[in-house]
Amino acid sequence: MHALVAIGANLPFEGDAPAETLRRAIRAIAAEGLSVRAVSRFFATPCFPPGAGPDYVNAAIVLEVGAEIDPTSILAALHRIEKQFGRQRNSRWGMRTLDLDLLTLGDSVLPDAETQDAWRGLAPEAQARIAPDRLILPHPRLQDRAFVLVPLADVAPDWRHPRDGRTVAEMLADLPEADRAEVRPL
Ligand code: PH2
Ligand code: MG
Ligand code: MG
Repeated sequence: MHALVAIGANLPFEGDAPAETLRRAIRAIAAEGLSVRAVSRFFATPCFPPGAGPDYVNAAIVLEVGAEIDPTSILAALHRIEKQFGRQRNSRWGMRTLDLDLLTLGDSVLPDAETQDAWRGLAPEAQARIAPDRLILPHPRLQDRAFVLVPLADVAPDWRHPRDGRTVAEMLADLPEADRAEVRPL
Protein backbone atom coordinates (compact mmCIF):
# COMPACT_ATOMS: atom_id res chain seq x y z
CA MET A 1 0.00 0.00 0.00
CA HIS A 2 1.14 3.56 -0.66
CA ALA A 3 1.03 6.60 1.59
CA LEU A 4 1.33 10.02 -0.04
CA VAL A 5 3.08 12.72 1.98
CA ALA A 6 3.41 16.45 1.30
CA ILE A 7 6.63 18.07 2.39
CA GLY A 8 7.32 21.78 2.72
CA ALA A 9 9.41 24.45 4.41
CA ASN A 10 9.66 28.21 4.35
CA LEU A 11 12.27 28.99 7.03
CA PRO A 12 15.97 28.09 7.10
CA PHE A 13 17.10 25.42 9.59
CA GLU A 14 20.67 25.17 10.89
CA GLY A 15 21.81 27.43 8.06
CA ASP A 16 20.22 25.27 5.39
CA ALA A 17 17.77 26.74 2.90
CA PRO A 18 14.37 24.97 2.67
CA ALA A 19 15.31 22.85 -0.37
CA GLU A 20 18.31 21.40 1.49
CA THR A 21 16.13 20.76 4.57
CA LEU A 22 13.70 18.85 2.34
CA ARG A 23 16.54 16.68 0.99
CA ARG A 24 17.76 15.99 4.54
CA ALA A 25 14.22 15.27 5.75
CA ILE A 26 13.66 12.71 2.99
CA ARG A 27 16.82 10.91 4.14
CA ALA A 28 15.51 11.07 7.74
CA ILE A 29 12.20 9.51 6.67
CA ALA A 30 14.13 6.60 5.17
CA ALA A 31 16.18 6.39 8.38
CA GLU A 32 12.91 6.03 10.37
CA GLY A 33 12.42 2.79 8.47
CA LEU A 34 9.79 4.13 6.07
CA SER A 35 10.38 3.09 2.49
CA VAL A 36 10.51 6.10 0.14
CA ARG A 37 9.39 4.91 -3.31
CA ALA A 38 9.25 8.21 -5.25
CA VAL A 39 10.10 11.88 -4.77
CA SER A 40 8.60 14.68 -6.88
CA ARG A 41 10.47 17.67 -8.24
CA PHE A 42 10.85 20.54 -5.80
CA PHE A 43 8.70 23.65 -6.37
CA ALA A 44 8.76 27.24 -5.17
CA THR A 45 5.23 28.15 -4.04
CA PRO A 46 3.73 31.38 -2.72
CA CYS A 47 2.85 31.21 0.97
CA PHE A 48 -0.74 30.39 1.85
CA PRO A 49 -2.44 32.45 3.19
CA PRO A 50 -0.93 35.15 0.98
CA GLY A 51 1.39 37.46 2.89
CA ALA A 52 1.77 35.13 5.91
CA GLY A 53 5.49 34.56 5.29
CA PRO A 54 8.21 33.74 2.78
CA ASP A 55 7.60 31.44 -0.19
CA TYR A 56 7.71 27.72 0.50
CA VAL A 57 9.57 24.92 -1.16
CA ASN A 58 7.09 22.04 -1.59
CA ALA A 59 7.41 18.46 -2.81
CA ALA A 60 5.52 15.18 -2.51
CA ILE A 61 6.73 11.68 -1.75
CA VAL A 62 5.36 8.17 -2.03
CA LEU A 63 5.94 5.76 0.86
CA GLU A 64 5.49 2.02 0.58
CA VAL A 65 3.86 0.76 3.78
CA GLY A 66 2.53 -2.58 4.96
CA ALA A 67 -1.19 -3.22 4.50
CA GLU A 68 -1.64 -3.55 8.28
CA ILE A 69 0.07 -0.28 9.20
CA ASP A 70 -1.59 1.94 11.78
CA PRO A 71 -1.88 5.44 10.23
CA THR A 72 -1.13 7.05 13.59
CA SER A 73 2.27 5.32 13.60
CA ILE A 74 3.13 6.98 10.26
CA LEU A 75 1.93 10.29 11.68
CA ALA A 76 4.06 9.83 14.80
CA ALA A 77 7.16 9.13 12.69
CA LEU A 78 6.49 12.25 10.59
CA HIS A 79 6.09 14.35 13.75
CA ARG A 80 9.37 13.00 15.17
CA ILE A 81 11.15 14.11 11.99
CA GLU A 82 9.51 17.55 12.05
CA LYS A 83 10.80 17.92 15.61
CA GLN A 84 14.28 16.83 14.59
CA PHE A 85 14.21 19.68 12.03
CA GLY A 86 13.27 22.37 14.52
CA ARG A 87 9.54 22.45 13.94
CA GLN A 88 7.70 24.48 16.57
CA ARG A 89 4.00 23.71 16.70
CA ASN A 90 2.69 27.12 17.62
CA SER A 91 0.57 28.74 15.00
CA ARG A 92 -1.55 26.98 12.41
CA TRP A 93 -0.51 28.06 8.90
CA GLY A 94 2.50 29.77 10.53
CA MET A 95 6.04 29.74 9.18
CA ARG A 96 7.96 26.49 9.49
CA THR A 97 11.37 24.90 9.11
CA LEU A 98 9.70 21.62 8.05
CA ASP A 99 6.13 20.47 7.53
CA LEU A 100 5.29 16.85 6.73
CA ASP A 101 1.61 16.22 5.99
CA LEU A 102 0.16 12.75 5.61
CA LEU A 103 -2.20 13.21 2.63
CA THR A 104 -3.48 9.71 1.91
CA LEU A 105 -3.07 6.11 2.97
CA GLY A 106 -4.16 3.95 0.06
CA ASP A 107 -7.82 4.74 -0.39
CA SER A 108 -8.53 4.92 3.36
CA VAL A 109 -11.22 7.33 4.50
CA LEU A 110 -10.71 8.35 8.14
CA PRO A 111 -12.28 8.51 10.65
CA ASP A 112 -15.35 7.79 8.46
CA ALA A 113 -16.89 9.02 5.19
CA GLU A 114 -19.32 11.43 6.79
CA THR A 115 -16.61 13.17 8.84
CA GLN A 116 -14.20 13.36 5.88
CA ASP A 117 -16.99 14.86 3.73
CA ALA A 118 -17.79 17.44 6.40
CA TRP A 119 -14.17 18.62 6.75
CA ARG A 120 -13.61 18.56 2.99
CA GLY A 121 -16.72 20.68 2.43
CA LEU A 122 -15.91 23.26 5.12
CA ALA A 123 -16.52 26.87 4.04
CA PRO A 124 -13.31 28.93 3.59
CA GLU A 125 -14.21 31.18 6.51
CA ALA A 126 -14.55 28.15 8.81
CA GLN A 127 -11.33 26.60 7.45
CA ALA A 128 -9.38 29.52 8.87
CA ARG A 129 -11.13 29.27 12.23
CA ILE A 130 -11.32 25.56 13.08
CA ALA A 131 -8.96 22.62 12.66
CA PRO A 132 -9.65 18.92 13.21
CA ASP A 133 -8.17 17.39 16.38
CA ARG A 134 -7.80 13.94 14.84
CA LEU A 135 -6.41 12.47 11.67
CA ILE A 136 -8.66 13.06 8.66
CA LEU A 137 -7.77 11.12 5.49
CA PRO A 138 -7.58 12.01 2.70
CA HIS A 139 -6.22 15.36 3.93
CA PRO A 140 -9.31 17.61 3.84
CA ARG A 141 -7.64 20.41 1.77
CA LEU A 142 -5.82 18.14 -0.70
CA GLN A 143 -8.16 18.96 -3.62
CA ASP A 144 -7.87 22.74 -3.14
CA ARG A 145 -4.16 23.47 -3.15
CA ALA A 146 -1.86 23.78 -6.12
CA PHE A 147 1.18 23.56 -3.82
CA VAL A 148 0.01 20.03 -2.91
CA LEU A 149 -1.45 18.84 -6.23
CA VAL A 150 1.32 20.01 -8.58
CA PRO A 151 4.04 17.99 -6.76
CA LEU A 152 1.61 15.10 -6.26
CA ALA A 153 0.91 14.98 -9.99
CA ASP A 154 4.62 14.17 -10.49
CA VAL A 155 4.43 10.99 -8.39
CA ALA A 156 0.75 9.92 -8.21
CA PRO A 157 -1.27 11.52 -11.05
CA ASP A 158 -3.66 8.54 -11.19
CA TRP A 159 -4.45 8.26 -7.47
CA ARG A 160 -8.21 8.63 -7.18
CA HIS A 161 -9.87 10.38 -4.25
CA PRO A 162 -12.15 7.81 -2.61
CA ARG A 163 -14.87 10.39 -1.77
CA ASP A 164 -14.46 13.18 -4.32
CA GLY A 165 -14.03 10.69 -7.19
CA ARG A 166 -11.43 12.66 -9.16
CA THR A 167 -7.81 11.67 -9.78
CA VAL A 168 -4.92 13.93 -8.77
CA ALA A 169 -4.51 14.97 -12.42
CA GLU A 170 -8.23 15.82 -12.64
CA MET A 171 -8.27 17.78 -9.37
CA LEU A 172 -5.24 19.74 -10.57
CA ALA A 173 -6.81 20.45 -13.98
CA ASP A 174 -9.91 21.80 -12.18
CA LEU A 175 -7.93 24.44 -10.23
CA PRO A 176 -7.74 27.96 -11.64
CA GLU A 177 -4.87 28.30 -14.12
CA ALA A 178 -3.50 31.18 -12.02
CA ASP A 179 -3.07 28.81 -9.03
CA ARG A 180 -1.14 26.28 -11.10
CA ALA A 181 1.03 28.97 -12.73
CA GLU A 182 2.39 30.24 -9.41
CA VAL A 183 3.87 26.82 -8.52
CA ARG A 184 7.25 26.84 -10.26
CA PRO A 185 9.85 24.03 -10.41
CA LEU A 186 13.07 25.01 -8.60
N1 PH2 B 1 1.75 24.87 4.44
C1 PH2 B 1 1.04 25.46 5.37
C2 PH2 B 1 0.56 26.84 5.27
N2 PH2 B 1 0.86 27.45 4.04
N3 PH2 B 1 1.84 27.51 1.92
C3 PH2 B 1 2.53 26.88 0.96
N4 PH2 B 1 2.81 27.53 -0.17
N5 PH2 B 1 3.00 25.61 1.12
C4 PH2 B 1 2.76 24.91 2.25
O1 PH2 B 1 3.19 23.74 2.38
C5 PH2 B 1 2.02 25.52 3.29
C6 PH2 B 1 1.56 26.85 3.07
C7 PH2 B 1 0.70 24.76 6.61
O2 PH2 B 1 0.89 23.44 6.58
MG1 MG C 1 0.99 21.70 5.75
MG1 MG D 1 1.41 19.91 8.80
